[in-house]
Amino acid sequence: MPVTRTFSIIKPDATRRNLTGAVTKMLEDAGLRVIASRRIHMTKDQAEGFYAVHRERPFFSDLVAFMTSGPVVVQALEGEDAVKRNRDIMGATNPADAADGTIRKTFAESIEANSVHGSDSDENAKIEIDYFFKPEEVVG
Ligand code: IDP
Ligand code: MG
Repeated sequence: MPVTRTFSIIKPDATRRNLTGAVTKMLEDAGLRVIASRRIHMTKDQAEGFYAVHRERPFFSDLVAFMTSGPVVVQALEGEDAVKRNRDIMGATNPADAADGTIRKTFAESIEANSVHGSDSDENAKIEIDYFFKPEEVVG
């Protein structure tokens, strides 16, 4: 499997409960390496731009409000088949559907406050990493 990159966000429900380390440990134990990390409080503009693909979805404005409700940790991750590896350890969007041992099954509060974001393709991973990090901030 080639080593690739993906983009992760530890969401406000997780930072509020002091789970940054616990979530990151699950990512690392799954074979992912944190190659960039920053704690930020997203602006409304940043969150709307990041989730622009979901603009027409009924939950869009709630999602933007949630993602700007507290600090998040944005991360670039590297590992073999990183996008799929991260999606596997994250678990299903709705924690009620997530498999045992996944981050969302372990920590998520709801389908919205589901603790983590992960890119869904290599193409989007690059777009999302570039949205939050300058090239020199990503150190593999
Ligand atoms: P994903 O995060 O598993 O890739 P997406 O469908 O890309 O799921 O949705 C982005 C985010 O929007 C989810 O992680 C979750 O926070 C929120 N979301 C998705 N579906 C719903 C919903 O039906 N109600 C409320 N929030 C939702
Ligand atoms: Mg998604």
